[in-house]
Amino acid sequence: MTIYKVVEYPNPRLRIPSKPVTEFDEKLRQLVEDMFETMYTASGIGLAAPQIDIHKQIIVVDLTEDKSDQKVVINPKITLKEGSASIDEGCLSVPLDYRAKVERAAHVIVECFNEKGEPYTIDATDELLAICLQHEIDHLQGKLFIDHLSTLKRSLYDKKLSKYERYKRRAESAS
Ligand code: K1U
Ligand code: ZN
Repeated sequence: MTIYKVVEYPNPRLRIPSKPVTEFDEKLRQLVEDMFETMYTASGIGLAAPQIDIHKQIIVVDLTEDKSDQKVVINPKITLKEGSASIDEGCLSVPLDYRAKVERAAHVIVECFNEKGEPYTIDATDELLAICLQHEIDHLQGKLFIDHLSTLKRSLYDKKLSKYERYKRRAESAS
């Protein structure tokens, strides 16, 4: 089993668009298993492959606390978006445990494949699931939740992060 390192903003590799999966083989199934373990280790409810520097259209999601509802979402297409909802989103790739509200659809229908290459549909009427799927599908397109923020909120976050990175570099060079 491999626990991957999560790539963090502002690493430009997070911006690379992901390619569709074409081979549904044992290697893919191992990767999916490792993605779940990486997500649980990081206390996330979702993880997209580009967050571990793999640029393929693979997402894992589990909103439960007991690891009982694992969703594997490969080559997803959103076929319906309706309503609106916003919660304080976080992201394993966005440092400083930063959270902010993003306006999303409250209900989505997603057509996708599982790790065996079987097509299936997720009818996400649960708002958290709908938001999580949109957040993860954004990752496949190289987009982060902070890209949805107002210019002011985004620049305040970027300044806070630059300040923290300067502080960290100084502390490292002093030790
Ligand atoms: O993509 C990721 O980085 C995972 C991200 C998914 C997500 C969380 C909240 C809203 C939208 C998408 C996380 O899991 S960050 C951890 C987190 O914020 C969280 C954890 C448990 C319950 C609720 C949120
Ligand atoms: Zn994220």
